[in-house]
Amino acid sequence: MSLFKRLVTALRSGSVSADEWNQIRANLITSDLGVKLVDEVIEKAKSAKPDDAKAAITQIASSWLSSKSRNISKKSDRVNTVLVVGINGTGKTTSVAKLANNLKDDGETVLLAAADTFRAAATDQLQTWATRIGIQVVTGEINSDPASVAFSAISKATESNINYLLVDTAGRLHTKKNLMDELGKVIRVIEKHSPVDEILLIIDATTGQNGINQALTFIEAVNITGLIVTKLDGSAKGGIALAIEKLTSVPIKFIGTGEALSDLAPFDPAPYIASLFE
Ligand SMILES: Nc1nc2c(ncn2[C@@H]2O[C@H](COP(=O)(O)OP(=O)(O)O)[C@@H](O)[C@H]2O)c(=O)[nH]1
Ligand SMILES: [Mg+2]
Repeated sequence: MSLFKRLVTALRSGSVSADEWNQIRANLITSDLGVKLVDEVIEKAKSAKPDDAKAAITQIASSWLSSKSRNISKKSDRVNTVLVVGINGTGKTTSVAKLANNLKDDGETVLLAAADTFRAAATDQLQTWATRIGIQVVTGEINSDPASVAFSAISKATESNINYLLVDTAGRLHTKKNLMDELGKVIRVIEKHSPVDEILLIIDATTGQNGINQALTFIEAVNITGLIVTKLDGSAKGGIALAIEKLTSVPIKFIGTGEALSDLAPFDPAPYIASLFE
């Protein structure tokens, strides 16, 4: 039974037992919104009339959304540079490929930069995607400076009048200082040529509450302009992304729903919020 149905049934019965509220709460906890937001939802539900419960819950969750734009940069007179950041395994490289594929389908020219030079497999993985999509990728030697890959890539992108440069970055579990140093250098080098327009942070829906700490670390280090929530095709509901958006006002821009190139879509709040309470 969906949570909404369960709630309406409980509220219609006139008196909802503490046990039933606990079960509803436990059910809500699996959305990964976090305990604090779940309790706000419960408070709202407790005071709602049965027929208004769904609307009341949807309304409170919607009020947590950021009012910032969810579109990505689209400058027509220069390269739009997009950095993709996040910890290892969240889906950075896959999301870069998916985004590139979507942009190409929209008629944009796209160049990739494999700035995760710490793992040979990362460059190979991006190269394989690029070949499949039919676009080029700038790579560097294993363990070479990621900033030098970024430098070559932005040079090439500006010379060739490319519309989008997408930069895949390394995701080692950094200390805050290393993160600053490494990403900061990549950004500075690019910005000698052309502005960095977007820094998209990947949040893995299966990460749970730890996603908050990840987000805060990256947001402190660099100017994150949007979130991509990956792995929403699994059992995780990904409420963590809404919790991050509420806390930081960084908007969710895309969702990933699988491993294929076509599995990336612009974030649509209404079905996402509905799915949190299913
Ligand atoms: N099911 C699912 N798997 C994904 C999604 N995005 C990425 N992955 C998988 O997650 C794993 C790690 O992805 P990868 O892009 O290499 O992560 P990175 O280390 O951050 O670059 C790979 O097996 C991807 O196929 C998604 O939206 N759904
Ligand atoms: Mg990667």
